Amino acid sequence: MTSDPSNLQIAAAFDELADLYELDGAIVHRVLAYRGAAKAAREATVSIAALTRQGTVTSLPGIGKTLEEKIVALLDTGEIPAAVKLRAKYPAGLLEMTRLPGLGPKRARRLFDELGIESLAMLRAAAEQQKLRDVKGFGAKFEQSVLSSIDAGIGERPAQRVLLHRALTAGEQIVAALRAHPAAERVELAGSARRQADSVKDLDIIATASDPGALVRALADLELIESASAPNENAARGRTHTGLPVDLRVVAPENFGNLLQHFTGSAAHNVALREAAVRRGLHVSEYGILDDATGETLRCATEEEVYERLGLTYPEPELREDRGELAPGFVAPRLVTVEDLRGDLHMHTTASDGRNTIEEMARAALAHGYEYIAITDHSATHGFGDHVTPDELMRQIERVADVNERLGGAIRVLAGTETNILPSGAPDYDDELLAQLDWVIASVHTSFGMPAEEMTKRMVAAIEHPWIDAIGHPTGRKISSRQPYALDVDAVIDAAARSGTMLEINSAPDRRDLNDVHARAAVEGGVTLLIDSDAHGAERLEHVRWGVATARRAWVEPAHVANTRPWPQFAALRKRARK
Ligand code: DGT
Ligand code: CA
Ligand code: CA
Ligand code: ZN
Repeated sequence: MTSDPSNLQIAAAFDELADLYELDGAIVHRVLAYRGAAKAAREATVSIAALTRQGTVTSLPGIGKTLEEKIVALLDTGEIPAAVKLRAKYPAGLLEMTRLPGLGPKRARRLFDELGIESLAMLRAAAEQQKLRDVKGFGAKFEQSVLSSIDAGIGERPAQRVLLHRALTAGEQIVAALRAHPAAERVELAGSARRQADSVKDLDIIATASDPGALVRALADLELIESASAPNENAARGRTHTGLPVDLRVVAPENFGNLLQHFTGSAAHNVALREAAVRRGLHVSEYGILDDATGETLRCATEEEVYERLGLTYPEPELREDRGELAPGFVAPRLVTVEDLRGDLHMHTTASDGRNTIEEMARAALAHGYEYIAITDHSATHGFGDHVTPDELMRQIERVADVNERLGGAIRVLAGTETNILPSGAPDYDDELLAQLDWVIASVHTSFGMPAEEMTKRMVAAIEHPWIDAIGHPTGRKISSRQPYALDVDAVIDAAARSGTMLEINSAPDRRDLNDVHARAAVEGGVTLLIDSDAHGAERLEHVRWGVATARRAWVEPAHVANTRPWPQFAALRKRARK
């Protein structure tokens, strides 16, 4: 073999094997074992091939002895024998078919067995001739969706964007490692990662160095980097073991501000910046600011200088989306920080699907320096897994009281709930029970698919409920996997402002819901926001970082956020304090 397979190639091999076993009707545990191994390979930050050669690959979660043998075979021969055997049994086109939405291996196998379909081309022909509807479990609608999926080129998978928290975990370690290199002077992350965007296509790093070539070559040697190449003395392009591309540019110190500004973007911000500059007779590029009148190019060592020279107020990177940060009269907001938060009002314990007890969560929150927290386990109709019955919720109130006593007032723990909003808009506990709690957050966890008008009515009814203090993850989006509910967000904002109901920015890194645009509209509409971790384990309290990032992108200041307030002021914002 020429070189070792990358983690993504190993993951793809396991995914293929899982697909093949599923086509073959293998027991579900075997299929899941290979899917788990593919996931472990995709998420590993160090080289799986290197770990395998060291004999330590079984230390990774989901990789045992059997899987180790398969990886060794892959390294030694370029193939996993089981996959070779199964591939001979099933045509390659059948695997491509399994990637279409609505057609997993089981259903693809049925089309193969009953109609002999073994490729995307045959599938398309059968859909056009309306033959698929003859097979049990397939209908006219499926024929339609098959044709549109094939037309959209699904089957060849598009490049994936990575959630910010994953990109920054890698990005911050790479930056730290480069800074530690003797040739490094300044090293900064730019691009969407610096702007704290929802997701990231690639990492952009700008540096200055005493020996640029040495720093550029150092990228390839980092443990996090799978491979890198340096097209010249000043730039390198590599990728991490998780497949995230990394661009490193080493620039002259007197130009550092221009390049950092340029590569921080966003593209929309840069376009607007250039237009604003042209009106002043200046031309901005990554190399400097050209003055039409004198023909001189001004080079800026800092970003602040770039904005100052253009007569603009410096906008924090999170604001650089061309959403008013370059407008005349822009005043830089004092953006909220993680340190401004005094409490966290949404977290789960072992009473529902959390991993820690009330006391463990409280002690972890105390270590965070919080003054108050709310325990908000899932309610009776929560769709998946564990939940809290009304009786159990009464016991939960007592347990919270016990913990408050044991902690002697060091932190205030509120007895709360994350009640499910039923399709009618009512919470799924009685008002009498809700009245006995200190805090009620309400969220939609079921019946996502309602039409916008009904979903909006449902949400507004919840917002107007006399015991509901806040709405959790108000639009239900998951950044890389789920669209928001069909919802009139403006109507939700109006109702929340009118009734004094808080709207949450949920900080789970795949949610960040409300998003930046909606959170800003909420503040402008007079809504008080809440930034919560929604932690399902003590170590996840840290997730507020991602909610704060979204808040900053929404121009949010501490005064706009309920849980930046000291307890007496926060307490007074709850509906129960106004009765
Ligand atoms: P992404 O897609 O998550 O990587 O987002 P960015 O913003 O990091 O985009 P990227 O990596 O393609 O480019 C980094 C920055 O370089 C971008 O934010 C602004 C600047 N840039 C890239 N292409 C253009 C362009 O066509 N025009 C201008 N004015 N700036 C650009
Ligand atoms: Ca980028
Ligand atoms: Ca880039
Ligand atoms: Zn929750």
